[in-house]
Amino acid sequence: MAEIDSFAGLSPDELDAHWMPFTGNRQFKANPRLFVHAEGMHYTTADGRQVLDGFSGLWCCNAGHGRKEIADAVARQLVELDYSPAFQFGHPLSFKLAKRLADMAPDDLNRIFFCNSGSEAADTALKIARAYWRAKGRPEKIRLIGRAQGYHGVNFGGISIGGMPGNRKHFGPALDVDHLPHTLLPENRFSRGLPAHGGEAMAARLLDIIELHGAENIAAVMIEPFAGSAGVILPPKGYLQRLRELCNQYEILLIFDEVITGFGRTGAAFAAEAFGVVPDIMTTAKGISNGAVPMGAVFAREEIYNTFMQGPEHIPELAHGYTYSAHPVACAAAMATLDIYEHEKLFARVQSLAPHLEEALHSLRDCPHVIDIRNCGLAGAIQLQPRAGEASKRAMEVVLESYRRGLLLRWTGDTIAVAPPFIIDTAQIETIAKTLRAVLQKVD
Ligand code: PXG
Ligand code: PLP
Repeated sequence: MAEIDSFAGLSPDELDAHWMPFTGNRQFKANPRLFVHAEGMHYTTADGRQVLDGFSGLWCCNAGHGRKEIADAVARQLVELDYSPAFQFGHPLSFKLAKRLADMAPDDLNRIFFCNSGSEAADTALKIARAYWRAKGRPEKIRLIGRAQGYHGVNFGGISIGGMPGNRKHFGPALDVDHLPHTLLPENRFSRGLPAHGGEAMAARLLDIIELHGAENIAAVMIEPFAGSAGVILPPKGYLQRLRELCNQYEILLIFDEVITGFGRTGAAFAAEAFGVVPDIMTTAKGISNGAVPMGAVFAREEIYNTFMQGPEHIPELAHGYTYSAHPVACAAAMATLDIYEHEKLFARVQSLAPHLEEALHSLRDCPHVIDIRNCGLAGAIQLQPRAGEASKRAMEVVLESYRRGLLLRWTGDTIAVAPPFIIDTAQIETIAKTLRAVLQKVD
């Protein structure tokens, strides 16, 4: 049998060349965590271990790994039409995919702009919002409102509207954005599903911002229906409804970033549907193509699209787009992904598994250091008391020890996040809880 090589044959030189994203490069390269294979619910590490995927890669492999249907569709597409110019020319698959997405989306979120990631989707949505008001003859409506603890990717628009200071502070002046407060309230600790308290009051904080700037200067409010990256911060009941009412009343566009919540995570196709509140623009990525090929998509209401359709017909109505917008291979991967979601009824499966994940996570309430547990659909978070003077280290150690024991999770600050692929079974949900219990009892 071949000797196990935990460096997967990589030389120190090769490890150095790749500047890894959002990673402690020196810590990683001293002790790399390398995956060499993935299938179903499991990764295989370079040292030959099976690791249960409790995080869908990074919230993206909703249908599990190694899906042959997607691989076949991608392979066929590469041979048939590898690339087609994104501007001024087209290919049939992008139109078919857009129609299919429009049919899945609530209300008239029927006009789809393609990009390649959640970050691009966020910046695209913000640009559409500003250009929309300008096209309507209201060019002063440019101010953008985000929310504390929000994550909208890493481009300049996204870090501006995002509410994670650590992602912005190194990079100099950002866009001038105001932020709503986040909705993580002490009275809602250990809520199961959507918390009961504070919804209306937290949404009404938008009125303070409106008073400051005047609604006539505000283009859009952008939030995640639930904040994923910050550790599954859920909207209290009534919160999104009240925000929607205020945005209607003051003529402010409401943008939902559904990069994480989209494509089934809540048990519906989109959180907009699960929570019963429809935005004017919706951004998606990740699960749209099961993580197999990068893709993002921005959904806009018909009225927004129609507002742009003026002026000379040969002039692009929106001066925006990416070389790889609606890339044929990404479209093929997305079509095959949507087929899997549909044929395997995976969103309904999320609904039926969600109570099991809820039980499993909340069973950890008595474990050391646990100060809050949150869950929604197939997403959950366990928040730990930070170690004095060492923010986020305890959660990091829990995740690294879980990985050693064959379970992939994610830490963000002192919160451990769980978001398994929808093909997980109840026994594997139990495994997540058992592993976490053992690890929480071990880590000091
Ligand atoms: N919006 C939201 C709501 C996201 O969660 C992005 C935009 C950016 O997408 P891209 O594809 O540009 O990364 C995201 C990404 C985590 C984690 O640990 C979350 C994300 C990415 C990586 C890790 O929760 N979210
Ligand atoms: N930089 C240069 C020099 C380019 O020519 C282009 C696109 O043509 C870009 C950046 C943008 O690349 P993309 O369209 O892949 O976002």
